[in-house]
Amino acid sequence: GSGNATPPFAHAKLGPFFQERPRLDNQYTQDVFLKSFLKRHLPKEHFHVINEDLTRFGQRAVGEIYELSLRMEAEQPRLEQIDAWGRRVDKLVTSTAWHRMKEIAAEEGMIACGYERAFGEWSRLYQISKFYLFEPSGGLYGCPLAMTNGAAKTLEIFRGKHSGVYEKAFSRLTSRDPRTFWTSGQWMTEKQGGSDVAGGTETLAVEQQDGTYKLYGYKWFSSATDADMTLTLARVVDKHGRVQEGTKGLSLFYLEVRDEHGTMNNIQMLKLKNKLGTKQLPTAELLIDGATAQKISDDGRGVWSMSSMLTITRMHTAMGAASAMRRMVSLARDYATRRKAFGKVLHKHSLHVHTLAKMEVETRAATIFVLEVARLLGRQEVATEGNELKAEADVLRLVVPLAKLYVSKQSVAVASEGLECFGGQGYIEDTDLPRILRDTQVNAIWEGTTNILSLDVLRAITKSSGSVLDHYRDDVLQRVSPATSHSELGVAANAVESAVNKVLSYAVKLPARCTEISAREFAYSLARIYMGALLIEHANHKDASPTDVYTANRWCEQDLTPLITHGEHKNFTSKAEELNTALVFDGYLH
Ligand code: UCC
Ligand code: FAD
Repeated sequence: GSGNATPPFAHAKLGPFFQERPRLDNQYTQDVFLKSFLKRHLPKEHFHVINEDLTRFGQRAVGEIYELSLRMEAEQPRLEQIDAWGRRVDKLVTSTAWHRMKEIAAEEGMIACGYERAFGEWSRLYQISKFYLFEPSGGLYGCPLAMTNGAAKTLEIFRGKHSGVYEKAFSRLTSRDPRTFWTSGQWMTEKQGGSDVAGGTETLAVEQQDGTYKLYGYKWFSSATDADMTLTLARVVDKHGRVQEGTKGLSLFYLEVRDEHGTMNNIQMLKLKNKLGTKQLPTAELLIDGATAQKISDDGRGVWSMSSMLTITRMHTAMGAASAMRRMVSLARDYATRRKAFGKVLHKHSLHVHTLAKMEVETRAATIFVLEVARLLGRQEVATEGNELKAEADVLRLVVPLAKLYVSKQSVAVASEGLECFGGQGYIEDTDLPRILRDTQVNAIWEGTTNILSLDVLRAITKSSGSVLDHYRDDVLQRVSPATSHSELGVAANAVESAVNKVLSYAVKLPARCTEISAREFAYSLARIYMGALLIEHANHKDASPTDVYTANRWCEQDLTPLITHGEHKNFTSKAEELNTALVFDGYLH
């Protein structure tokens, strides 16, 4: 029959309302803080050139580079161990976007600019500023680049000491030509210990007649397994077949991962790690089964030689963590202009803006810390004989682990708070927001955990025969003293002065047996004080803005010396050690 049949299938009605996504504009031009730091420090002629490059690059980072990183997240690396015909091939398959990232890194001179030193002592500051823009869009390609930067630094130090290696590899690591550019790995971690490298390294090195070595071992974490070369640690087997245990048995080796035909250098990729985040990044377990390598350190100086690499990669880790905070805040502030609740856009809710302001203060403190580390490093690298900047070298040795350990923790907290700024959307994977939290969580772990770096802070102090803390105090006071009589910064400057005296008198009075238990809070205090000093100095500059002053004050109103008081604090005593153990293992049965 006929009639007005209602169609059985109708379009689902989605309703007229759609949520707006947060937008990202040029991350350099929108970052007044980064720009003001550069303007303050760089000579005019350098600022002009660098400003232009970063303005261009800030756009490329949120455009082409960010798009590539989304593809890298969607097309995650996988390992094909055996081919269709049964041959062991260990083929690492990565996205074409991952390969493109390598080309872009070369074209942009991401590594090269740190070594060409076209901007003299400001070259590192330029490099790290550029990485700061790259990192949150770079889908973890910043990891191989960090290690490449560290390897270049190490080879530069060993220039002339070991024939061939520097000449061959350094020019590739610092190349601007995608066809010749190499990346490097950093293989330190083994199954028995990533913190305790000296206790955990089983890899053996057997000398060959031609002076090269064959390496045998199992590397438990190797990120960016597609690297062209790597620096790694192993124990040299002597002519009696013996090895030396501990740090004194470890030497540093250079090896190329593949030959010119792409065949692996007797290295097997056993598996790719299944990780919480950094999913774009191939991290593998490797079996080294007779790989040809060259020893580049003196015997037994492996850890010490690797520390120049650690300095660079730790600076990168801190920078990556700070840049993740910046990205989260950029997105959250944009979203606050789009999303409405209770009849007004979020940025009209004072409590929401208060929350964002706290995140901005944390981000600025982290950023200025990282930029200053890079500035100090750049100065060391051009220091000449007779003009060695020794006090600054001591300060740099101290602030690298401080920045790495403190900023990584800040970043996890800010990224987490940032997700909440988007409400439920912050928890939804295909907004690409949760990835920021997952990816930044690793910064607290790799390149040394928070505790290991807190102990490294103690190492920096004890190895320096006492001068490091004096130089640190002088540095802090020099930055804040001019502000103590400033009408708006005086309170903050005095707070930093008294905090630095408090923490140093604490360090002197603490019995040696208790330094370990307090190492983390001690490091946190040194970090917070230093960040306060940098923010005050920045806010006291003639071109400073009212927000610079406000940032410094907000930072310095917090407890700058958490848990540290004059003399022996009750939480850092032998009694506290016993109570901690009792508390942690309360009710625990083996
Ligand atoms: O995680 C890794 C890569 C991940 C991907 C990287 C991407 C990063 C960028 C991302 C951007 C988003 S690679 C694995 C990283 N592993 C670590 O960081 C290891 C953590 N553990 C430590 O740092 C430990 O403290 C050790 C391994 C250094 C401890 O070893 P030892 O052998 O017990 O330490 P010693 O005996 O105290 O140190 C041996 C020598 C000493 O010098 P001498 O012999 O002259 O007295 C130390 O002063 O090395 C010196 N030394 C240092 N020097 C040790 N650490 C340092 C240092 N940090 N700076 C200068
Ligand atoms: P452990 O040393 O077992 O530490 C466990 C816990 O014990 C930590 O909380 C630590 O702080 C604590 N602890 C240990 N010793 C002390 C102490 N003395 N005092 C107080 N607390 C202590 N490594 C590489 O070499 N190359 C790579 O490319 C690489 N890539 C990585 C990629 C990812 C995604 C991850 C997660 C790790 C990677 N690592 C890499 C390894 C990384 O550097 C180590 O995992 C890290 O250094 C910690 O070592 P571990 O895992 O052995 O932890």
